[in-house]
Amino acid sequence: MERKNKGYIILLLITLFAAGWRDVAAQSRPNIIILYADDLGYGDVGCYGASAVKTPNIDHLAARGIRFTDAHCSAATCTPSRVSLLTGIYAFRRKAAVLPGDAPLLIQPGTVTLPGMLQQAGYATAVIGKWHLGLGNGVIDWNGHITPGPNELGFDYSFIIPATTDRVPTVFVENGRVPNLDTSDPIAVSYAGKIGDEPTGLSDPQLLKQRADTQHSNTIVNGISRIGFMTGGKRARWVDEEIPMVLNGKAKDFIIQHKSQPFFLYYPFPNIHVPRAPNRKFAGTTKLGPRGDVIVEMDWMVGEVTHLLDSLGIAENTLIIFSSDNGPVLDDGYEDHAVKLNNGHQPAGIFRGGKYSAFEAGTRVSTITYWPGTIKPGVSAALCSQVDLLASLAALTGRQLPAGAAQDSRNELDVWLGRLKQGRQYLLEESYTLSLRKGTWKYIAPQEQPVPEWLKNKKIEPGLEQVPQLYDLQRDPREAHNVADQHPEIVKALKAELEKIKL
Ligand code: NG6
Ligand code: CA
Repeated sequence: MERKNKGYIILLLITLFAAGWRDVAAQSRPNIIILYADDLGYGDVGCYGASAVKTPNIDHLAARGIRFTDAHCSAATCTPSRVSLLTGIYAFRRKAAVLPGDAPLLIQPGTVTLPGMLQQAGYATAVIGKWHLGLGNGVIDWNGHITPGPNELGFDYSFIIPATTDRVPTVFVENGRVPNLDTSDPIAVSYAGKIGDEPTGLSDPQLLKQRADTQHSNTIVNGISRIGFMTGGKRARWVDEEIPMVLNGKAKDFIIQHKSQPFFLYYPFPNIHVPRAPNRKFAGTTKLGPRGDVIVEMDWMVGEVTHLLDSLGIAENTLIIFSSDNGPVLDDGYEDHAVKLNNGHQPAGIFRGGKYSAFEAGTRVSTITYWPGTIKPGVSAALCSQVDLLASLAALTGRQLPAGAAQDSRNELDVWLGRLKQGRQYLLEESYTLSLRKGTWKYIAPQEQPVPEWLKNKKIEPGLEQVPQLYDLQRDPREAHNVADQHPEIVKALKAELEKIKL
């Protein structure tokens, strides 16, 4: 063979090999997007039975992906669920509770995290949306570089709502800095007492778009009173009705910029947490009032992302996981008429309880995985928990976790991808107590933590008793009949199992 031809053949082989390698790499390193709703219940979207609110984009994911009927966030409130999702460690181990807006970062830099693990696997990583895991080391200077934060935990890019939209400061933080801040109007924040002379919900209720309970009646921003007091930063403050558009713009930019390399986008929506302030485009689109309208708005956000993936031709190389951080709540502090306008809508489906509750609806949430071409569409009744996503996605991307890291996270990849119908043997649900699912049984330990006073005044069933509770979910999925007295041996066994987990 002539030398020239030999050269061509070698070149051809190299090219073919490289192309093949790229395919294999693409298969094991798909883009990963977690679309994470806030306070969305099991029954709040069309594919889970809602008829009062139309969610075609979420339903599309379910129709072409897997719709889970027994998937759980780790806890019945936000911060605990999010800390478990990102670290693969149960929240009770670090006594995580709902954080105020000026709390320090809850996760120590250096901890193995979901974004950090994917970053090491070669992913470009971003969080765009609600954070609520604390920032900084103590006293935060909102006018300087706010660190540590998401960028120190493995996110290359962060554009966050620091806590919740009902808490100050009502400004975004982009890679540790408040964008658009006018240095001559510095931000000050206090959760200890009033600062400055800005109107509050109690002093000037006539300025409010929605009235609120006492806890949510501090500084008024954009006609909405918040938890906590703030002054300054006027130019940087968000307009609630525009937040979905701002976040979607950032999310789309990130996807477009990284379309040719593996990326991980953690996209925690502010919807459908209070204050519910839908954009004009969505206000009035349901008969449920603002709570229904912000579900429609969120469905639009989902559609914007999936349509972009389609138009970039990367949908088949992208795994989407859609879920929520805790169960539903109608009245969470603002007068947005969610209770009055509910009209038979079932936010929790057939389940009992909701946000804050030890009953099923606290953590059993709508959950979908979608990866066209790889995931075979279907419905899965497997018992599964978001705490397992870290280990499962490590397995997907071929990463070995260091010993002792993500101690509560298990590789359940085959379940998430619908290849296996059998999920976890047992599952922990966190609330103001701990509950354990095993087989058809659910054990709820006697109340472990005090319930805040304000929760007692709400129409929320915390599911707490001073005695053990036991339910047979096969016969009694609504947890109406406590059968602990009839099955002391099962109570004893589940209690012992729970004690082992707590070690
Ligand atoms: C509670 C707030 C509630 C909500 C919740 C956190 C009061 C009376 N209620 O303390 O409105 O912000 O915290 O929700 O303060 S979560 O989804 O972020 O966990
Ligand atoms: Ca929440």
